[in-house]
Amino acid sequence: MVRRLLKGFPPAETRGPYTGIHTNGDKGLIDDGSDRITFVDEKIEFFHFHPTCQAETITSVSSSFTVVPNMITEAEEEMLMKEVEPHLKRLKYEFDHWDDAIHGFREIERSRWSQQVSSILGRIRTTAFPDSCQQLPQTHVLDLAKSGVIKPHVDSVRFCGNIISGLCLLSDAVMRLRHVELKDQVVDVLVKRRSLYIMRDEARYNFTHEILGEEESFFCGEAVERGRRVSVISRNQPTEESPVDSATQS
Ligand SMILES: O=C(O)CCC(=O)C(=O)O
Repeated sequence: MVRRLLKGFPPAETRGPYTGIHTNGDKGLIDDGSDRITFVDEKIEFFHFHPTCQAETITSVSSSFTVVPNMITEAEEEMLMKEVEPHLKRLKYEFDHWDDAIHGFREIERSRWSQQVSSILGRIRTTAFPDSCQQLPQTHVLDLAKSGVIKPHVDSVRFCGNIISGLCLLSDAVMRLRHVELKDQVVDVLVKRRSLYIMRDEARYNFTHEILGEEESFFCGEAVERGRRVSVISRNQPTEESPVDSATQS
């Protein structure tokens, strides 16, 4: 699944306009009167813009990448793990292919959940996706061993639309974003245990993302202890406006 999702990257001119969830730059929750509650994060706390970053990078990443700390409680994390663990445990971590985008992982996809977990996932989906958006029915659960890494990649535009959300379980981690053309434009994002990240539009298409290995896990110079990490990832369907994956077009 993950390997299918990681291939391909569209040229800039084929990418659609920005259509993500907008934030107003303040901290806190925005209640717009609908069922959706938009969390506006304290960006400064989760983003480390490397000194070479241009103002454009700061604006672009700040407006298209959101971190919601403590999206779930410890009890909810336990509930989620209890539900996925038996399925993950049947699989072995894959370590052998060093050139693959991901090393030291096992993964499942699920669309059927207990009522309690469905309600947690529903909350996540309401936070991450606009009502109008067609979500992929399957939730992707990616279990990264303590020594596992996810190398820089852009998720395939063929299988996934403009929004990717990830709920982080069991361990803090550092996600690194790097502009696909301007390689010195690097932003580290602290994705803490039980937080939700939402990556959309510019962050999703114009930057590679990776999860740093345990030896490289530093945020603003401070070591971030990386253990086994499980992410629960939701995505939306590509639409007609989605960029075309020229690399996989026949
Ligand atoms: O584990 C994560 O949060 C990131 C997963 C990822 O990079 C992917 O599925 O493309």
